[in-house]
Amino acid sequence: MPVPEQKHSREEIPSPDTQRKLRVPPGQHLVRDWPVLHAGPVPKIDPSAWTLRIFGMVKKEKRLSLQDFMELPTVTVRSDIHCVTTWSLLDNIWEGVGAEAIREICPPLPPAKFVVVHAAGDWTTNLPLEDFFQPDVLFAVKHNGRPIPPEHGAPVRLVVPRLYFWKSAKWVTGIEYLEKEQPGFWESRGYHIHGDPWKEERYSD
Ligand SMILES: Nc1nc2c(c(=O)[nH]1)N[C@H]1C(S)=C(S)[C@@H](COP(=O)(O)O)O[C@H]1N2
Ligand SMILES: [Mo]
Repeated sequence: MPVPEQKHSREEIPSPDTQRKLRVPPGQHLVRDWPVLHAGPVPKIDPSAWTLRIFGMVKKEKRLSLQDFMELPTVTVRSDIHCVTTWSLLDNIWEGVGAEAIREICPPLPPAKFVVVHAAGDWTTNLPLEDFFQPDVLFAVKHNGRPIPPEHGAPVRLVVPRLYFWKSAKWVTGIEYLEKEQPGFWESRGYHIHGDPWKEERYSD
């Protein structure tokens, strides 16, 4: 089944980092090419079998097919990537579905304060809802006008521009709302629980 075409909003949301006078956070250096980094192999994902499960602290669990997902309202975001391994890649244009649009269709119940984003192969990452529900956070399907390639997270990857790039889960499969913070894959292997690049929240001590 071919991936259905999406209609993208033309208005570009600039992530706050892109409007700073000094764009490069402490301890980072600029790169021009986009590195590929992940644990394990690139998963084989059949777009017609892909689903996004929204679960945990919700009234009723929801499961979206790629078709359902592609029918949600879309956003275009400009962001800088800051990887904890010290490379930064400026001015990326992402198109996809905003976290705020996901909230509209299946909101977390009030006690929920955190989210765990699940990816193929049991990979996870965690973040507070206040970081997740920002206008520049999106589930992206395109990067710089082209479909996101498999090694960068196709069909759908998360982009959290204000945190280190390990929070930007590739090959997303689920969104789980929780009352208590639950460390994800890297967060339980020594990475910082939060990951703000401007505070150099790289590793937990
Ligand atoms: N599913 C999944 N997402 C992931 C990872 C991973 O191992 N699995 N690695 C993270 C890390 S550590 C980084 S730096 C970025 C790299 O994304 P890129 O390969 O598109 O540059 O993906 C993040 N998202
Ligand atoms: Mo990383």
